[in-house]
Amino acid sequence: MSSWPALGGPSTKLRFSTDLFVDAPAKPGRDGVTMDLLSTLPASNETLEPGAVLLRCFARNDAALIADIGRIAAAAPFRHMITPGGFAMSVAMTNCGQFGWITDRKGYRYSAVDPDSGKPWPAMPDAFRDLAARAADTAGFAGFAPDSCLINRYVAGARMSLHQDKDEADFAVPIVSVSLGLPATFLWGGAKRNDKPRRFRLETGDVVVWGGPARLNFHGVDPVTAGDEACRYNLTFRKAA
Ligand code: MD3
Ligand code: FE
Repeated sequence: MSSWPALGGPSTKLRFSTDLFVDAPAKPGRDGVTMDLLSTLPASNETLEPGAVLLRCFARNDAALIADIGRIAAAAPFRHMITPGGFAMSVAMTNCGQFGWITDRKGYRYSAVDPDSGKPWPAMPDAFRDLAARAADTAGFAGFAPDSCLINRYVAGARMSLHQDKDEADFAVPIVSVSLGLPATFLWGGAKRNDKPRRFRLETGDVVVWGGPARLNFHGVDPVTAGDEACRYNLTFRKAA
């Protein structure tokens, strides 16, 4: 989390259940003491620029969200998709909802079926949909109804280079992103690729709503550093169609 209350007492090492889904044996989740600490942290809202709102600690049920990711990945496994240029992405991806974002040699697009299985993507859990809608509402975008949730998995070293999200039908609809597990440094650029990006840290439970004029800004993620959890997940909620 972004800020810890200045409390004395026994140290409470965070251990997240992200470990469960990266080829690791089961480990215990957070203990009750840590849970209590987290639930006392204040949420905060920060407008990065008009339309882009950072909601720190907005997702308080990160362990439950990560358990949902495990169920989705059992039906539609994480995979390293291939860019149109022929490179495997360092970020592993899967999707849930009516449409999933994919890339291969033919290009970037949304697909109603998982190309690896030919089957529809797993349904979007109600908890995902509700979280995304509440976050958008809090940021001033009422009625957000995502039809797509891309799930990105970053192990240590994985990164995402500066890009725009331009594969959706209507850029007036915001995007909601939820960070889970390991922290990451987010790159927040401008309307042009050459605009110098600002960097800020995203931690587990942080939610960002990207709408308004900021919707087409360039953005990316610096290489993730190894830490107390196995990986970082990012849920990206979009209205694709
Ligand atoms: C800013 N993912 O999957 S989510 C992506 O942390 C992507 O995995 C990053 O960028 C991640 O496309 C960042 C945050 C995000 C998503 C869409 C945006 C930021 C955005 C669209 C416009 C501006
Ligand atoms: Fe993006």
